[in-house]
Amino acid sequence: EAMLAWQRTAYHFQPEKNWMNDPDGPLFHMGWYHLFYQYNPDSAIWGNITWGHAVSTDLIHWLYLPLAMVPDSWFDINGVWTGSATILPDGQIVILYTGDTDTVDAVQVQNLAYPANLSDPLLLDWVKYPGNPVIVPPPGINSSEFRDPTTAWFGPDGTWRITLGSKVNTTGISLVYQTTNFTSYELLDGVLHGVPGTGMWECVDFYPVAIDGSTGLDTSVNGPGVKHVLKASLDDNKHDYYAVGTYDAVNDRWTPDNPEEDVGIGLRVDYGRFYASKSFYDQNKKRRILWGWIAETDSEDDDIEKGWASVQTIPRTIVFDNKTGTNILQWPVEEIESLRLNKTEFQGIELAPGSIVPLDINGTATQLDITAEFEVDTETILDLDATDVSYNCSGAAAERGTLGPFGLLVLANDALDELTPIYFYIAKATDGTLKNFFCADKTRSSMATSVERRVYGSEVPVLDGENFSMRVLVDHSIVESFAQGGRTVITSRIYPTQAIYGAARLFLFNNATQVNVTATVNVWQLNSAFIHPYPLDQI
Ligand code: DQQ
Repeated sequence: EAMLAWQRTAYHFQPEKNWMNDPDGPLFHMGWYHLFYQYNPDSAIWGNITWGHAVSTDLIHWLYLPLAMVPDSWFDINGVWTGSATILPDGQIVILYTGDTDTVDAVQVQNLAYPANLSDPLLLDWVKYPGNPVIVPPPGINSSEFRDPTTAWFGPDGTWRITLGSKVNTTGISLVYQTTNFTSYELLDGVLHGVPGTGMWECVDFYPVAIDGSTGLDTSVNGPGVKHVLKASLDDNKHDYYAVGTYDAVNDRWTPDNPEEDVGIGLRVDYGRFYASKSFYDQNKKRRILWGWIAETDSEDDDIEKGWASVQTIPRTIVFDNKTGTNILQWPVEEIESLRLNKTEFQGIELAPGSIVPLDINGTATQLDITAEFEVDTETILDLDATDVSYNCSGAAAERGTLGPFGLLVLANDALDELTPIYFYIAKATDGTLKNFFCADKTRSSMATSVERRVYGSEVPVLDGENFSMRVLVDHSIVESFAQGGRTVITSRIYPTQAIYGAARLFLFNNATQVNVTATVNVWQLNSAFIHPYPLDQI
């Protein structure tokens, strides 16, 4: 089926055409945020990978720039793959990226690149270090499972470190290299961390977080009051997993706070369609920002027909959640609020069991920023016998439980035969404890046939005295959903065919059988963030 123009987003970053995957080397320089990305300039499917390049002053309005790097050297002739930027104390910028050397052996090496002219705010020209590669696969490592160097951090011994992902048998690992000059590197003994059974670790990310949750930290910060997050993108299941732990900077070992929730077997950065994420420290606003790649969930034929594939998430601010002490909080960067147009408020909407309430926002419901709070009568819950103990976002939103689901229906048509429920579900155990789930159901998001239909989601901590709360960004075919201030996040890539343009609606629903819910909702329509080529005559 033809996937037409309405599938494009209005304020998410995506190239004008063709294929995009991982975000690469995000950085802030001379007033501009730079985003690079894995890009195929020739086709809407993966291949011939270059670094696309775009700049923005506010992380929302982007200007496309010429390609930053293309596969033109023996050390990256089969693809300029993923990498990261480091800003050195003297302002120098270095990029380390993976080069795929050839199609047959597919040996992966790590290469150095830097701006030809650091005083160019647009960083248009990039120099590949003539001595590349700077790192080749070490003995014992499969040469085609060795990639995606991180941003470097400065160690207590006065030298730099980077880490990158690999595997040994089925254990996913993160190797650490030491350098003083970014041209020569020494592999350190052992690994930063490894987890049996998790397979190849792609796009490792490693960064400090402030334990008091107050602010983002530059990558080299360590000491009391700091924990470290380790993230890996699991090639085996295409999800991004992270854990919070402690980094021993003398021995270059990282230990998870909770070994049962280790990298790859515990928390996911996002429970929806989200992969190969990468964070950077924004020295401009002193925050850590995360990007993630939203891949398509339609068929390759559809992508070829529509001429493009993939979108990036709205960049997210990351802090440590000092209330739970177990997870990070992700939240859309504040600049997204500059797109807010008219606001409609709905106070104290009573949702009896089995009800659906339309939210009339005086306009189209395809570009929205929604905040919703749900008050649930806990007395009722506590009086009930144990119920839905095994619920885990497995059932669709049409399946009724005692204490859920309740939430929003976004990108719904009037007939309610195309819709995407974003919802909470309370499961109560025999011992009286409550488990709260946050889910997104895309089993009815599209009438198209060749698209993924499934329910995403996971548990979300809801602390004493907190209401259930969600923030949802709707953008035509992307829904980014944040529960409890960003403790659990779900990105949905959907393909509405009816709930498009003026026909898209927004509803509240409560499909629980036993519990009354009161909802308070704010809805803003969001302006488009037109993304243009940078005016060529100014380059
Ligand atoms: N994508 C890149 C690799 C990385 C993978 C190639 C993750 O460097 O491991 O396009 O999506």
